Amino acid sequence: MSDAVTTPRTKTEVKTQRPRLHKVILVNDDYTPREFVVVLLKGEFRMSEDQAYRVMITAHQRGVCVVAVYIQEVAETKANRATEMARSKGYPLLFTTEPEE
Ligand code: NFA
Repeated sequence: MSDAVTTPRTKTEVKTQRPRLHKVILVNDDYTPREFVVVLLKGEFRMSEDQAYRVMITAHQRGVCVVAVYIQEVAETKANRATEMARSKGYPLLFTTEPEE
């Protein structure tokens, strides 16, 4: 048999599906102490003092700041845990999530 007959004319491209990432967003408010926000960011999102301070002050000045990106379930769990921790101390601090473009 000749090559012309046995060589496939179409190729199947295998594409890996990567999960969409979701952003965790820190929302500013007028009541939660700055230092508490920093402590929470360090504890829940494993940030250094420096990183946590920069994220806190960015949200304070601009209204919101992206904290990190994770797969959807992790982003939602972390945002809810951090928000709950603030609630348990009586603060209105809010973390939200949204899909990355
Ligand atoms: N704006 C708060 C304050 O001045 C600090 C804060 C920063 C709260 C970021 C929430 C998010 N005490």
